Amino acid sequence: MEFDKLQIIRPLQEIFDLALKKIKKNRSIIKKKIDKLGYISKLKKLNDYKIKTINGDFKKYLKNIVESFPNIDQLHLFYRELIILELDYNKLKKSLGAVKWSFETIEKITFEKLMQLGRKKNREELNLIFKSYLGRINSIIKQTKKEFEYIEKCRFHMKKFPAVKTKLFTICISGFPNVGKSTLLYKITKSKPEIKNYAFTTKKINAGIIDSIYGKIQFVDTPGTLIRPNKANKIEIHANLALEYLANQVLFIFDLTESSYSIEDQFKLLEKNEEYSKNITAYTSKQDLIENQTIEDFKKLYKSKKIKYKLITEFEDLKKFIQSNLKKWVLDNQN
Ligand SMILES: Nc1nc2c(ncn2[C@@H]2O[C@H](COP(=O)(O)OP(=O)(O)OP(=O)(O)O)[C@@H](O)[C@H]2O)c(=O)[nH]1
Ligand SMILES: [Mg+2]
Repeated sequence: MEFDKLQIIRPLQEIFDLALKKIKKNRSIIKKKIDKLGYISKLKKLNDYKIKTINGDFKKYLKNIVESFPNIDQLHLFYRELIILELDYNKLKKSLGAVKWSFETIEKITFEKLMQLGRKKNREELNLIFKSYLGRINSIIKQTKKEFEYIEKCRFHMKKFPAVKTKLFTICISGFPNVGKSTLLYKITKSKPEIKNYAFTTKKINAGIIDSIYGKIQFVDTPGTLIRPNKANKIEIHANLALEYLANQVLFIFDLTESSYSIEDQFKLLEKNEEYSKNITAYTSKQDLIENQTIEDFKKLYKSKKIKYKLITEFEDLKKFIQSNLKKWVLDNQN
């Protein structure tokens, strides 16, 4: 879902003011067009034009919001959970309901007033219809002001939500900060995440896609996850949500250089990852920096812990592993 493409939600008052400005600007043109009509017919036509212009502008604007803003109940669980965590889900839902309500109500009032316009025969009555139309519109604007403001607040927040493809088979790359997750994402998918020699480089969830003859699969780089569920920061919460709701599989990265975290701590994090009940594959990064003996010792240690997950220690083997499973993953996801 591309939340950054959602249009800015402007206050209804702004749409109203613009419509009134347009009416004022076009007044003399319209008057010229109806110049030959009798006084009452002229008045009817003029009011008809004003009401239809206001309704037309609101309709275009509100329809666009109703159609382009996602139905939050139908969003993927990953995004729904993000909204629940970071915004007021029910308030947003109610506010979106208010947009629909204002759209329908303005349509209804417009229809009513146009019908009345056809029936009235004198100047006072005709002018009164337009006046009461403006009054009703004004009250809708006032009534829904807070709701429009809240949707815009949510849109502004949601545009920073991770742009992931929720329908693709997804492998989350997990592991401590600085272990080489983003580097691996780049190596596998050629996407361009930020890579730096310090922890917590990745401030948001990055995604990359492998496009094969069987279809696409997605890799998601989950920013450095620490084992501190009660103190998790926003990035870590996003990462945990991705592991819980997006991941079909997890690629867990061990950094044997132990530059930031000890091997034992990394085993503890692997255990934490098990809680998400996803199929895990372990992979050792930074092989160029590690002695062969270190890798061999690690393999023995891994085996001694009786871990049931596959361990891959070479990038070429990881590539083969991905290639040989692509078809299965894509097909599994379609079923
Ligand atoms: N020599 C070598 N350096 C690597 C390798 N993989 C990662 N690095 C380096 O390790 C550092 C961290 O890499 P990142 O890919 O940013 O690590 P990360 O796990 O995404 O880190 P966070 O985003 O902070 O969680 C960078 O300086 C990388 O260049 C590798 O295979 N070999
Ligand atoms: Mg990173």
